[in-house]
Amino acid sequence: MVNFSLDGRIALVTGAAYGIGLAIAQALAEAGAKIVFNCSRRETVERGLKAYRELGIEAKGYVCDVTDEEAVRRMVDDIEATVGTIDILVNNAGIIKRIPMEQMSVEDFRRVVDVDLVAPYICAKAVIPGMIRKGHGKIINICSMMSELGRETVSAYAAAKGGLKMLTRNICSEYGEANIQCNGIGPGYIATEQTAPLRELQPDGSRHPFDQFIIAKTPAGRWGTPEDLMGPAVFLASDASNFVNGHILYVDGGILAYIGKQPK
Ligand code: NAP
Ligand code: GCO
Repeated sequence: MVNFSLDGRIALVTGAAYGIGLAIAQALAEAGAKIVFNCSRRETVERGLKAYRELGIEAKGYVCDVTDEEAVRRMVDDIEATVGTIDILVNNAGIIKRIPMEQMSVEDFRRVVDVDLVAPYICAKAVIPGMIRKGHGKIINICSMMSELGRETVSAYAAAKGGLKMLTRNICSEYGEANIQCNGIGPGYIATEQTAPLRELQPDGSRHPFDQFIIAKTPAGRWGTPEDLMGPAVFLASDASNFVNGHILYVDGGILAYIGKQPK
């Protein structure tokens, strides 16, 4: 029988206080997993703990910046000692800086690459030894449309998310033999705080031009919601996907399949 159950599994979802991370963690919890999450700031962790309480989910939250290898190692050691060895890692924490490339500082570019690409490597590196000891593991990297496409102002983000796609394939290549599956989820344009500036109403009350552009670009004719990512995450975290490895599952309402609306 197909097995989507996560009973007894321990999941670390980074940056899961709200938005996509919270929805994914909620889905994993509903499928039976124990949830641990982290954010870099205390106030965000508190916000997450409140959200989990309201959902009736018992979650453990850590203040931990995923770019800090020592801090990540300490967090993973503490999870192993107090909760158990991690079965599922979701590399969700991410940032974006929308700045034209010629105006962007190298420091800003490096910070985006650090959070969106180097940190998933740091977190995967920290959990893989435990997964090897356990004989199984699932790593899910939250990629992006920008793992495939470019656009103005997001050079660092696209470079990082494109790199994350290849890190996904490389973890699969290196650890498939250890029964670790590493896949990516590539969300389309999802209505969260990260994309709120792209959906702000104009002073005359009309929709933001980018908002209209995305709706026209998406065969589904709408922005995605964090809930749209729940089923794909449970699939990739469960035994139902044990022979799926190194794959990026785009959850984009069809954007990548579509040439775009023809002009009238
Ligand atoms: P978001 O606003 O990007 O939330 C990010 C979360 O990550 C927050 O909880 C934040 O908490 C945490 N975080 C940021 N930097 C961190 C760090 N250095 N260490 C630890 N935690 C950190 O929310 P989102 O839109 O739900 O995005 C989640 C992921 O999906 C990101 O990787 C994003 O790139 C990706 N994504 C989003 C979309 C979209 O349309 N929204 C589409 C495709 C992919 P702190 O600020 O406290 O650290
Ligand atoms: C942007 C957006 C995107 C999305 C997402 C698309 O400015 O183009 O923020 O990059 O958040 O990652 O999949």
